[in-house]
Amino acid sequence: TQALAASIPFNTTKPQEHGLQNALAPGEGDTVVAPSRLPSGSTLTEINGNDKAGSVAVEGLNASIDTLDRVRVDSAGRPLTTNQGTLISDNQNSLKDGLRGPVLLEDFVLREKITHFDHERIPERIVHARGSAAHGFFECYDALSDITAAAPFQAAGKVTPVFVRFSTVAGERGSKDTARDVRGFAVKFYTDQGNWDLVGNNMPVFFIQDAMKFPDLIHAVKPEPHHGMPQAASAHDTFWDFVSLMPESTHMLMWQMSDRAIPRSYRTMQGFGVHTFRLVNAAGESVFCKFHWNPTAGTHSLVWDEAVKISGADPDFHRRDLWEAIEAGAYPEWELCLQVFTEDEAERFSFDILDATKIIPEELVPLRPVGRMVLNRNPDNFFAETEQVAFCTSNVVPGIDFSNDPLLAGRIHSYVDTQLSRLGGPNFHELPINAPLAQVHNNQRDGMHRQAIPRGRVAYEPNSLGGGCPFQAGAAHGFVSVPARLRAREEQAKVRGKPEAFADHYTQATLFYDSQSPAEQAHIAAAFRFELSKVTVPAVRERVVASLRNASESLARQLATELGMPSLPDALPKALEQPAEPEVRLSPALSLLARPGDGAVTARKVAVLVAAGVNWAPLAGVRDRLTQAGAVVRLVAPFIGLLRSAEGTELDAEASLENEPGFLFDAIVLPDGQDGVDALAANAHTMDFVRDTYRHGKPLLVFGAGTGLLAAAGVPQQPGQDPALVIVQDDAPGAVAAFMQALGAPRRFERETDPPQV
Ligand code: HDD
Repeated sequence: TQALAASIPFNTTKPQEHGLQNALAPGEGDTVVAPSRLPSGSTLTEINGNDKAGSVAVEGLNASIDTLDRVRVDSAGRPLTTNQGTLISDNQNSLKDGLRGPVLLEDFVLREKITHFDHERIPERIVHARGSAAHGFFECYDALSDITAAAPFQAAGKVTPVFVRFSTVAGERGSKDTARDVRGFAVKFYTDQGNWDLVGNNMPVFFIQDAMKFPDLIHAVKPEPHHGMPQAASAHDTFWDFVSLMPESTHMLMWQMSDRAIPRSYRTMQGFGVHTFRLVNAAGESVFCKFHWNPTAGTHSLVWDEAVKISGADPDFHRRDLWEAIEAGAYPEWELCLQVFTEDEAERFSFDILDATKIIPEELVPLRPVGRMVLNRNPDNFFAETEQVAFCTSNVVPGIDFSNDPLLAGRIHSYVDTQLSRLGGPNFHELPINAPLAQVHNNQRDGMHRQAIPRGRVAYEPNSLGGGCPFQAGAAHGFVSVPARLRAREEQAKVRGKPEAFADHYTQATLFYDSQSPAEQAHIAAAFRFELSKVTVPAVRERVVASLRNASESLARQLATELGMPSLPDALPKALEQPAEPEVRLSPALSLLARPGDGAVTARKVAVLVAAGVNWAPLAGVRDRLTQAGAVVRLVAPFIGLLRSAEGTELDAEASLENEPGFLFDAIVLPDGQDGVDALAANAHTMDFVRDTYRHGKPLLVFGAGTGLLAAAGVPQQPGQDPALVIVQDDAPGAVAAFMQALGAPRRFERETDPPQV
């Protein structure tokens, strides 16, 4: 048995941990050095060691996440053991006193299994509970050492491993992906100078200006405490009651009611650091900075009707999309851009850069692209990685520093604090997904679940008995906070208050709304109408409209009418009657349409509708071209399984009209062949399929008799007027190209009417 146990260790990396490949324990009297966590120098072979490599970065500039590799367990070919490594002979029957006798207390195999199971759950995140994550890398374009000493930006082509978690905010862990909500966009950089967490959102502003109000905001948006409803939704009384009394949230409300709150996928949304941060160079000189992540695939969103339907048919819509794209080698990619500005410039802006409810328009401070981030590996285990990852805004490295933003100050406290209870103690930084690549040496000791085994008798500093180690790194190497600027004497008193410019609650709400395309404005109005029509207290609805009058009179009027208000409520008194003149009154960059992406159809999902008797030849051509371009094509029929085309080809339908409805796809292809079309037309699911695709502004490619399905679904056919409705009578050249162009482009919002006609 001993020989067997020696050849089959429970944790396959155990021998390496002891420094020996083929033994379970060090030899008598041996002292074995633990494996180094230092960068191994073999970065790219490890990060991109597979043929899905997405990087062209120079080899050898950083390490992979070997902290994870050390603890991977692969049970292929291994027998079952207890947690103590004892082989289990029978995992099906408890130990009994005779076949029909009582179960014995001594059954440690049963008790260990059930005890562990009883404790499998941990508290979910208080906010951002539902999320999905992936591994990847950040690659720096050019050295930025003139403005920051931060490790990821020190050399052109330098690669830093990252782990990125996307999330919704309000819903519980098991809620749906397509709720109308802000999305979290949290990036952990495993730099060779320690971990840097950039914990952002997909919107560049926030609801409140001071962390003091965060618990109130979250209590208001979470399900109402008396009955626990609604789940993952802001469309209820308490949320709108709170924000209507909090005019500083108006700008964020515009973003939250916009299409940004219902992204098409995580791959197609922007990310923002939100706060103003500082960059600091080796000489200690500092500039201010805002962080932006721009997706290569462009910014694309769902429409509300679609988001609602998807949440029923596939609550994991975004999780699935991220997972499948990475598995297919269609790696999501973002460009990191900085807005860099000096303190003097900041003082001249019409708004306060410490106010998280304000953006810095790109027209005022342009974006500077500095690198790209590629997500190229799915986690091995959802719990160990995605659930246990702990982002902390306090995790910064030399070269990055905070501003005085009061919202950020509260966050610096909150994240570490919440992990202490969520992950059960002060050693959560040792969990493999959280452990830095840089070495950790300090005198922090003990606590629940300690992993490291610190050696020696010294756990204090200064010391002489340990040779003075670990020693202070000094200002030249260690983290040094930027000395706060001297403030005017009268400001130095302790005070609970905020600067005057914080009280301008409306100028940028107007800027955002006015900068949207007409379709986006219509969506914002419809979202306000939807949410407020779920509010049961008329006074709350009126207060929202009264506040919105200060941001957009036309929007407020429209809402008053569509919410059946007897008259337009008086505008809410403004906190600041004469705000400073804004530098920018229109910012085209704020429209989602400003970033349509590279037009590629990579990872877009196309449904080809088939039934017995369709003409397969033209469909086969379309499928091949789409697949070659990286799109995902699925044959959808009344039932899954085999069917015969008009030519007699055997087709295998992978999905049915019932189990993968039209709104789960980015486009559809309708077939020719009268028998097949008749079979599809006899099924009302087909009509829903066609109508939803059309109504949601997505491309349709229609062959010959397939036009009958359009007519039956009530879809208007106006040749030439709708580039995303491509009708092919006889194999017209260019039709497929036109369809693919529409597939890579933004939605056809021109089709929309309010209320919908189709
Ligand atoms: Fe927060 C989680 C983003 C304000 C307190 N926040 C959390 C996550 C993201 C953000 C992306 C999820 C991280 C993950 O995937 O694990 N939060 C933001 C942004 C904010 C913001 C962009 C404003 C600019 N947050 C904010 C404030 C506070 C918190 C003002 C408290 C004072 N946030 C938390 C938290 C969470 C959290 C309670 C819950 C779970 C966690 O931290 O790890 O500490």
